[in-house]
Amino acid sequence: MPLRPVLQFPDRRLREVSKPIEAVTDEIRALAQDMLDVMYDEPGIGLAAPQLGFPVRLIVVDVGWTEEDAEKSPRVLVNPEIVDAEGKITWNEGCLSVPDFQADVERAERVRLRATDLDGNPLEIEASGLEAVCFQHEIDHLDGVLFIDRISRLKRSMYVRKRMKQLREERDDAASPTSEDARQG
Ligand code: K1U
Ligand code: ZN
Repeated sequence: MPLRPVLQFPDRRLREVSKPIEAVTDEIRALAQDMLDVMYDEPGIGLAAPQLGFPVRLIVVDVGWTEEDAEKSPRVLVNPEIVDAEGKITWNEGCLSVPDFQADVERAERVRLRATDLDGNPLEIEASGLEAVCFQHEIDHLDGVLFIDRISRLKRSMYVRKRMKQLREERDDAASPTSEDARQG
């Protein structure tokens, strides 16, 4: 099956608050597999279900796999919640739903999370550094929050203007005949 496309800013579905998962069904397990396939293909180090258009509280994270000789070691979290956070870290973040942009974001340096796994078992996870940043970024997606909401208004508005221009140009290119079409009449 082809990979599911990642929704792109300013798609309004990225702004919805996702619903808790009541039961881990085969559909949820299949969605988690689709998310992992997309994350590894893009490539990325995390993904949240609403980025594929599913407003449910499910995330996947694997921050180590892009390093040389590293094994894939995905974490799949159902209904993740941050129960404790401490310290501060600034990371230059990107997002598969916010094309062509990266910016420094300040977040907690260490977090403790509760979630369940795909068998319904409770999990408690402690994370620090990039993994903590990635969990916070993905849980933000579940609440309709993007990393560009956590940067200065000036930087955000510069990005939004650039993105709107890019989309206008893409639409104009799609609407105008190519030189090949023009030659063929
Ligand atoms: O949620 C997403 O869109 C995925 C995003 C996660 C993320 C990145 C950086 C900081 C916090 C959260 C990405 O994976 S963007 C791509 C990326 O960071 C990356 C891609 C290849 C190699 C290493 C990193
Ligand atoms: Zn993102």
